[in-house]
Amino acid sequence: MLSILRKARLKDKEMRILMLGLDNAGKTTIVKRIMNEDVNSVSPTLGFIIKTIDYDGFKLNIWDVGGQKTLRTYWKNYFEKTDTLIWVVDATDRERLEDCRQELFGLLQQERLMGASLLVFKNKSDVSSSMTEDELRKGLRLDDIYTHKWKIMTCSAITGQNLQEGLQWVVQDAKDRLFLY
Ligand SMILES: Nc1nc2c(ncn2[C@@H]2O[C@H](COP(=O)(O)OP(=O)(O)O)[C@@H](O)[C@H]2O)c(=O)[nH]1
Ligand SMILES: [Mg+2]
Repeated sequence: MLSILRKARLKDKEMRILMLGLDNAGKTTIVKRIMNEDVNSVSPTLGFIIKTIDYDGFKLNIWDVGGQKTLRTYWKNYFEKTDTLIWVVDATDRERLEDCRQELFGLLQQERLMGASLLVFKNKSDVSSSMTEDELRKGLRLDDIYTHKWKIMTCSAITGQNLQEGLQWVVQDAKDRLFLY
């Protein structure tokens, strides 16, 4: 049933994208950068923000949900009908890498996220001491993920590096799925 609804919306070229990650990962800054808004005035997200972006003929509804520990139990309220999960990681935060991995793997076990693809944004890559893609892939054990189609991308919300490319991957993935139906 869910997958039928998903197909219908994809045919309408409308997608629901859930942007999650630990607090301070840079989710809100990424959304602001994509929307060409001022990225210097970002404050912690307490609830959620929905932004709609038109990209390559698709209407992308991006849900930016707060990531503080106390808010994580509410994430499940946003799972329904998600086409793509964008998991944003602060590549400078080696200390919380295991916490980050556990939260991600917990999400991937959720039944209501089963049909969603996963884009891992390795954010803050403008910082020279940040983790490499290889380091993050291993730290998050991405190669152990077989339940979801996934992709890791190096990005920076500050310089804008790879943000458009990330959206391009999301849209291309939707197109591939449409083609399969
Ligand atoms: N250097 C650097 N700082 C970033 C980047 N993205 C976000 N930040 C900073 O990280 C902090 C948290 O960003 P925010 O978007 O509020 O994170 P959120 O909690 O995931 O929404 C802010 O001080 C941002 O300016 C990035 O790509 N590079
Ligand atoms: Mg935020």
